[in-house]
Amino acid sequence: MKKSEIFVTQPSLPSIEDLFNLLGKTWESKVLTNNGPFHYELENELCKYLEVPYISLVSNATIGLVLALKALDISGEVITTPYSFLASANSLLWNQNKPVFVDIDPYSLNIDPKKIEPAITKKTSAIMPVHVYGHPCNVDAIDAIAKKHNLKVVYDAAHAFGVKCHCGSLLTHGDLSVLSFHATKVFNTFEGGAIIVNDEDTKSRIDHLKNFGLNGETSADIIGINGKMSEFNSALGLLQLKKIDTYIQKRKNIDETYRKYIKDIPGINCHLKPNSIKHNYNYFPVFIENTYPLSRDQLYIKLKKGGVNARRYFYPLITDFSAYQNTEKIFCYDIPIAKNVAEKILCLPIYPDLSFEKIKIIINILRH
Ligand code: T4K
Repeated sequence: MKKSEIFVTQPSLPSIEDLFNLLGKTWESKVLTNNGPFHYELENELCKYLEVPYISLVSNATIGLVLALKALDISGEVITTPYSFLASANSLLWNQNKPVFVDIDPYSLNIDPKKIEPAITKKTSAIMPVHVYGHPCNVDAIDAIAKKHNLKVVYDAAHAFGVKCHCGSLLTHGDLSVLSFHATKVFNTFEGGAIIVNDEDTKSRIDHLKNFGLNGETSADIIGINGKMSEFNSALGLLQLKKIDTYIQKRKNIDETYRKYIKDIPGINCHLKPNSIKHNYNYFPVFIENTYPLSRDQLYIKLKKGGVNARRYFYPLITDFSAYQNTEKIFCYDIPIAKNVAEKILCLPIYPDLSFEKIKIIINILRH
């Protein structure tokens, strides 16, 4: 990593002094994990900030997805999208579920609800949509399909921290939503995540599952796992939460700057202008069209040579990784739209401290 390089993202951090001060309490109490005071406080503060009823913090979103599926007793086939990070479908396979991939909507890049119903079989037990880049899925259509066919809905909301839709928090749709607090996300706790649930019983079940299934010192009635968030990550989260609105506002300004300059570059189109009531600007995806003088991959290399590390999220599609080839454990319908998008997508750098000078460097490379 050269210092002058520009990365697709750079984590925002609170001041180290504030963190030291807060961690002083942990050094005194020696409570490092297992539902300590910061863990409890962060769950409460996040419920208020996100306007959701219940939260269970977890060590990362991937474990969060695995736990969520377990908590809902999902078995058999789960309809999902190939246009996501590996974690979405991997969590299904870790739970012995069969991912059934259907195509995406060309505008939102999220699972196309019209493709869900024809893929439902007797073995289908759930739908796992992903709010890609934080843009809301068509939650009303998905909720209606789930209700009609008695299916569970587990939203992979790794990108959707703080996003609001027409009816309030996007995270209260479906049975569960799973957030990521990874270093590359809008709200980071180094590593971490959270499961948003709408009822107390499901939260208790998740809390139980994420602590080995233990009930007290000498009994465990279910097979759990260790999915707990530590006091360090929770304390960091409390400090990050104080600054989150500033982080998001700075990202919004960068999003607007990019759109202003990119609209005059033939062959590059910006992805959807956020249409949610509150967006988080975690990513800045653009499409490199056939009319652009370079292919997407040629431009990716050109940017790299200029010190700019754009990323091709989500290329390859999950279904194109070798681990997903020649296996009976998955099923994939025709996915021409996802295939097409994966060939032309490029995520440009976006993070609160990305300066105007750096944006100009990026735009200049795109122009020439
Ligand atoms: N569902 C979806 C839809 C997801 O996108 C993800 C994760 C998950 C579920 C699972 O969430 P977690 O289990 O991670 O909570 C990254 C992230 O590791 C991953 O969290 C993320 N999605 C995925 C889209 O991207 P990489 O391999 O591309 O990250 P990496 O290490 O290349 O980092 C990108 C850039 O960020 C670096 O070039 C520099 C910068 N960076 C990164 C890290 C880790 C820093 O400046 N500091 C850092 O500490 O996967």
